[in-house]
Amino acid sequence: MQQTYIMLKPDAVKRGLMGKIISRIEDKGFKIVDAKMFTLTQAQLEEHYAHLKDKPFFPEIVSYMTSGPVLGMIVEGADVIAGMRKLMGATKWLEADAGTIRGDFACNTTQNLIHGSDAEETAKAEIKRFFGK
Ligand code: IDP
Ligand code: MG
Repeated sequence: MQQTYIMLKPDAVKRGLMGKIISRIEDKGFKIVDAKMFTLTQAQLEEHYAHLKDKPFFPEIVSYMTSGPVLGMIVEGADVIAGMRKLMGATKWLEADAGTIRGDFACNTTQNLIHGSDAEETAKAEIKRFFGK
């Protein structure tokens, strides 16, 4: 069974949206097999978002992502990587369809509530990075 790394970002925790978002994941039929709350370190963040390090908005991402705890989860299911990306919606909130998590709950491109791995190799690397397995 395929696994992906999902992270409810600090805005999801602060806004009290964890329950609603988790319900959508479970209602879809995906299984949460591990979960923990923690605050990202600068080093973890720089590794996790290495592909964005040179972007002008990187400092904004760093201060946002380290502003409070996140909920990291390993989510399992058939085609769960692509399936979760579909449930999440597009990165930019204006492009995220209604009915998706970002489409329904976000109106800011940086503070877009949720992270989900984008491919099998990144899922494996992120699960290892945050859960050590
Ligand atoms: P993803 O989260 O949909 O995989 P990525 O391109 O991997 O999108 O970007 C990681 C995160 O960086 C986004 O979820 C968002 O929080 C932030 N981000 C991406 N692009 C922009 C942008 O153009 N402006 C501000 N923040 C951005
Ligand atoms: Mg990404």
